[in-house]
Amino acid sequence: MADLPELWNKLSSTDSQSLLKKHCTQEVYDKLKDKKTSNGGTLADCIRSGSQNPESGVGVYASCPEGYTVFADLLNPVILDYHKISELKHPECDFGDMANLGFGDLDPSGEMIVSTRVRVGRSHAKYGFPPTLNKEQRVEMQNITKAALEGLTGELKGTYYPLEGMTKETQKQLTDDHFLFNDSDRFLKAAGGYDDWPAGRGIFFNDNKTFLVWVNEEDHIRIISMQKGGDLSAVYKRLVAGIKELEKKLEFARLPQLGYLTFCPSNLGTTLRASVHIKIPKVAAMPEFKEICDKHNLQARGIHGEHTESVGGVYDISNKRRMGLSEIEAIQEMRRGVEEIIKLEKSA
Ligand code: ADP
Ligand code: DAR
Repeated sequence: MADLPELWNKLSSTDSQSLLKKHCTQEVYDKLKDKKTSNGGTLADCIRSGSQNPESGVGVYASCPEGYTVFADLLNPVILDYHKISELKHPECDFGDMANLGFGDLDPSGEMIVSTRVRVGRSHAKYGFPPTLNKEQRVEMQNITKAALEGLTGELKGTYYPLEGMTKETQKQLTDDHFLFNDSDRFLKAAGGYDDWPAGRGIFFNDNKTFLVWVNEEDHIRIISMQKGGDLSAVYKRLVAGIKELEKKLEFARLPQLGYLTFCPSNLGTTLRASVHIKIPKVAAMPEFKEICDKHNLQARGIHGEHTESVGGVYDISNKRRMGLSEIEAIQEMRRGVEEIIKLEKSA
C-alpha cells in the first residue's frame, strides 16, 4: 500500500485517456484504497501500470482473480466500457459448429492477408495474477501446464521450451517470426508482468509452429493457433481442438458473469483475439480508418504486437470485444469486419 498515494497523485495530476483515468474517481479511490484481497492484492497493484503510463488505453489490471470482486467498484465500469456492454453478463462457452462455421479462407487469392492467428488466455483456478505471484508459484504453474502439454498428440503434438536456458539468438528469432513474446511491454512491466523474469516462462509449439502455448507471459496460459494466409476456419478449428484437449487436464478460472478470468479486464470472457496481418495501405491512409475499425468493433495494431507500428502498410486487425458475446460470435464479428475492410481496400 506504500506507493498508493504516489500513484493516485500521479494519476490525478496527469492527463490521460485511459479507462482507469475515466473510472477511478475520488469516490472510488476512497472506497477501495484500504481494501486487500486474501492474496494480498491491493488497489495499488491494480492501478500502478496506468498511473505510471498515462498513455495507457485501459490502464488497470486485476491484482488477482479475487480482485475482480474486491475492487469491483473500479473494475466493473472499466469492463462495461471496454467491452461495450450494459450489464456484467457473459454467455456459456460456445465455439460454434465446427462442421458449419460459415467461413473459410478470408483471402483465397493470398493477395492481402499475410497470416492469421487466433488466441485465448486461460488462468489456473488456484493462483493469483502477476502482482500477487511469487517465483515458486510461477514455476509451479509452468510445471502444471508443461505436464498437460506433453500429453498432446497428432497435429497438436510438440515440445515445451523454457525461456531459462534459451539463447538470446533463439529468443530473437522466435520473436521476430511472431511466435514468442518478450519482456519489452512497458505497461505489462509496470504491472508486475515480468517479475522473476525469465523464471516460469516458456513456449510450447508443434513441429510446424501452427499451434503454440505461451506460459506466464501476461496470462498464466495463452493458447494460440496461427498460420500463413487467410484460412481463418483452419486456424480456428485447430485452436478449439487444442483448448478442448487442455481443458480435460487443467482447471481454468472462470466466473459466470465474467467468463474466463485474465490479468487484464480487456481480455475477460471469451479471452479470444482473432487477428489477421493484412496489407491495407489505402484503407489505413483514410482519415476515417479509426472510425471504420470502431464501427466493426475492430482494433488495429502494428505487426510486432500491441503498441507497435505497422510496417509496409501491413496491420494487425482483430476483434476488440471479448466479453458479453460467445466465442463463435466474437470470431464472426472479426470475420465480418475483415471482409468489410478487404472490400474497402479493393474498391479504394
Ligand atoms: P496478443 O495479445 O494476442 O498476444 P499481441 O499484439 O501482443 O497479441 O501480439 C503477440 C504476437 O503475436 C506478436 O509477435 C504479433 O506479431 C503476433 N501476431 C498477432 N497477430 C498475428 C497474425 N495475425 N499473424 C502473425 N503474427 C501475429
Ligand atoms: N497496455 C495496457 C493494456 C491494454 C490491453 N492489452 C493487454 N492487456 N495486453 C493499456 O492500458 O494500454
